[in-house]
Amino acid sequence: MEKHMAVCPYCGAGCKLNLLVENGRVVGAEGLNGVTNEGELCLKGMSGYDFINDTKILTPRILHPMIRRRKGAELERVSWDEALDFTAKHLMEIKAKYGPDSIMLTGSSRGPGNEANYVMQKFTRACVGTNNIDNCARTCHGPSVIGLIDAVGSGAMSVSIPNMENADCVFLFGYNPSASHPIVARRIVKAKEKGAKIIVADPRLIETARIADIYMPIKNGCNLAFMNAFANVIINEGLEDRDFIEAHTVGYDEWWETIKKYTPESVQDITGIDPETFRKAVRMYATSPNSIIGWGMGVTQQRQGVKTVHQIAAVACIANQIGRDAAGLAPVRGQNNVQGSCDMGMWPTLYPGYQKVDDPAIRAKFAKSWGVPEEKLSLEPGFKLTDLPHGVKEGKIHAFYNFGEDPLQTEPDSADMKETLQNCDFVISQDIFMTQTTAYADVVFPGTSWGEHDGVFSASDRTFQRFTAAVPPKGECKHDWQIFSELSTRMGYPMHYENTKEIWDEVRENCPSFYGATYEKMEGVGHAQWPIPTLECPGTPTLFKGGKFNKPDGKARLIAADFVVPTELPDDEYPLVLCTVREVGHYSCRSMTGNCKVLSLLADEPGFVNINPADAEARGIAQDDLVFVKSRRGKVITRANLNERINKGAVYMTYQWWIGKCNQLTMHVTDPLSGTPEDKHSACQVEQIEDQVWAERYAQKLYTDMKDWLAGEASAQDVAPTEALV
Ligand SMILES: Nc1nc2c(c(=O)[nH]1)N[C@H]1C(S)=C(S)[C@@H](COP(=O)(O)OP(=O)(O)OC[C@H]3O[C@@H](n4cnc5c(=O)[nH]c(N)nc54)[C@H](O)[C@@H]3O)O[C@H]1N2
Ligand SMILES: Nc1nc2c(c(=O)[nH]1)N[C@H]1C(S)=C(S)[C@@H](COP(=O)(O)OP(=O)(O)OC[C@H]3O[C@@H](n4cnc5c(=O)[nH]c(N)nc54)[C@H](O)[C@@H]3O)O[C@H]1N2
Ligand code: SF4
Ligand SMILES: [Mo]
Repeated sequence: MEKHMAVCPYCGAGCKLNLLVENGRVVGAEGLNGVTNEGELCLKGMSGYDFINDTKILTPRILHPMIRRRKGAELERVSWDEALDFTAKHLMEIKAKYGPDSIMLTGSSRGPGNEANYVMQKFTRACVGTNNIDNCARTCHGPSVIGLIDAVGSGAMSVSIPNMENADCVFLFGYNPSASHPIVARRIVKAKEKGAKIIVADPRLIETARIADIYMPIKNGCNLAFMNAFANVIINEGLEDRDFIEAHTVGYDEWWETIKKYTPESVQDITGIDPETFRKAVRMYATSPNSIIGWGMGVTQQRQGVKTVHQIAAVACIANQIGRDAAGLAPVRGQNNVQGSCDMGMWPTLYPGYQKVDDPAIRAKFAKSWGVPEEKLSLEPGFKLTDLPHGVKEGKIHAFYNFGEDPLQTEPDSADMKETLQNCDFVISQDIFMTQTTAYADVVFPGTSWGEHDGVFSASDRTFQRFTAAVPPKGECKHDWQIFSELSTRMGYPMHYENTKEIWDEVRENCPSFYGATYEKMEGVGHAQWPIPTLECPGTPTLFKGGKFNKPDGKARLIAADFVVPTELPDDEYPLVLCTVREVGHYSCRSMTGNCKVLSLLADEPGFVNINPADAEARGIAQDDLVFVKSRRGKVITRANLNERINKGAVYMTYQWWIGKCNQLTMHVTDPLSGTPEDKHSACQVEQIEDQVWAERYAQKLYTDMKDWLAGEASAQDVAPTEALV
């Protein structure tokens, strides 16, 4: 049996593992002693590898390039030459007619790795000539990146995953690690075992709430009022560090003008938390020697995501709970390489290494490195991923290049997204599976899978780690970076790389804070944590040591804003809050976990709506009944899971399910400061279905139809191109 070193392709915990290979098939995985996982794996790391083998449990892998000769025509398998020529011609025509900014691209935060993303953004900027490049961080921790850059100058975790177990107090605010990052959750359990205090504020009684010293069952959508009051108590009880505020922050007086209004009493109706418990929690956080705040989608997928992040950073600064190994900020990034997509400049305002696109000196540097005239590189910020629907409607976007994402499953308001894909003149999808988005594409490019290529991923805590190929590419799949290079060459900007190391070395040369992260350092279970500016630098586990923030004057900004209520509030017609979250066994659009034998056994369509038993009973709904959930955007069938841990008045769906698809129900309304959808809060109703026999058949039929549709689209690849076309 062969063993090949890799990094898990699911969440951002960055667990290192070996892929076990027999007769060219991946047959197992075993934990390696990586810096974040120390030999452990969760069930996805353990059992989430066999999708590589094209199990066809959910959908087939795509193994050959395909095109539609006209919008709406059948997909047709063609040679790579023809597919690339066809795509280059269409993109160049669109660019000539509508300008480079009419083409939008999105990078992949999953299997491809940093090198492929770097090459894609280089293609976007140097070849197409636009900054219209984004990635799923937009729907995710975008508000953390933006809010933290505003407040402390760096958008990443300030602490490291291994150090989380050394904190004296861990405060989880809208973050559910036991489902989302099980190996991070283990660190929190270990912290507890070592004596740390745990505080949880979440509307649901999440797993970590069970070991919490203080659990606050907050009301959905209250975050900014909650965080403002948290800051208020720190000051009013004299728990702040005046010297730190004086020496290392600016803006206190103006900040306090807003914060002084927010006593726990004044916001009790909004937060639902009694002032005494609230104050106890604040004291616990502020007076522990080293406290970490961990937050997730409960904070960011909200109307006031960025403003809440500003306030989290302010709380850490005024209490001087920042800049030490076990004290700081932990926005634990979701996808295995979403930190990497941001590192690689898959962001409409940033080049790789967080260098601003509107800075002429930075532009000059990249123009020189890439061998293009400076004017070719745009100084204008590009579109965000969530600008796609209105960009297409308003005739601003004419082509969409989708790389390793599935917006039709994962972006809000699927009906609107479907129209967007149908109305966009030219859609390219480069994936490893026939997903719903890929099924609407005019060009399908088959990339190699994780397990079939090499590269570097960035874990949530800024840790670069290498992963390697275990098996050869299947069918005609090409490495993602090769596809971009070949397309770019055909479009008049030649690119050629021999291997990922060559690309990575170019990244290092162009990004001062990554320069020391050589492939050699990342050999085996080695790693490199940025900032790592020199070859000698061992990496930087902790940011802001000594209160030095990444601002020109080295000081953090205290920024405050008033609370506003979520956009769509429950009413008589839609009386329940719809909150959309994740579950441990399945991952995002499910193309990968749904094709793994063990994981696919865990649960199946049409998924679940988790509801408090009292709310279910009031609607005549019993455990496991099929029900309809409806909102102003749509109506879906799913199964009721009655669950005491769910707060009354709210229901929770996970966004993995294709039939019980919550994004049919969510709305395309975003935080104006980040463009992040308000996935955590909209209004819905849950309806009992009288005829359960009919409902079971109906749900099964929808699922079979969906799988048949995708398999049908993929089956075009089984017909070899005719001689004339080769
Ligand atoms: N198994 C699995 N793991 C995953 C993923 C997956 O799909 N499957 N996805 C990955 C990705 S992309 C990401 S970004 C991470 C996300 O990981 P998390 O941030 O943990 O994501 P969620 O479970 O969506 O939301 C976190 C919590 O926010 C709470 N919440 C809801 N509304 C509010 C509110 O108003 N205020 C507060 N304070 N909390 C609220 C929810 O109850 C939930 O417990 O997980 C990653 N890990
Ligand atoms: N309602 C609701 N919606 C949500 C969320 C929510 O909480 N609620 N969470 C949001 C969040 S936080 C996120 S991050 C997004 C995630 O949204 P997406 O990024 O759209 O979801 P993924 O399933 O990660 O998509 C990865 C795609 O990449 C493909 N892929 C994997 N490896 C490779 C490779 O090596 N090469 C190529 N070419 N393709 C590959 C997979 O097959 C899959 O189709 O979803 C968002 N959507
Ligand atoms: S915790 Fe995340 S990275 Fe680690 S094995 Fe589980 S899914 Fe993979
Ligand atoms: Mo995410």
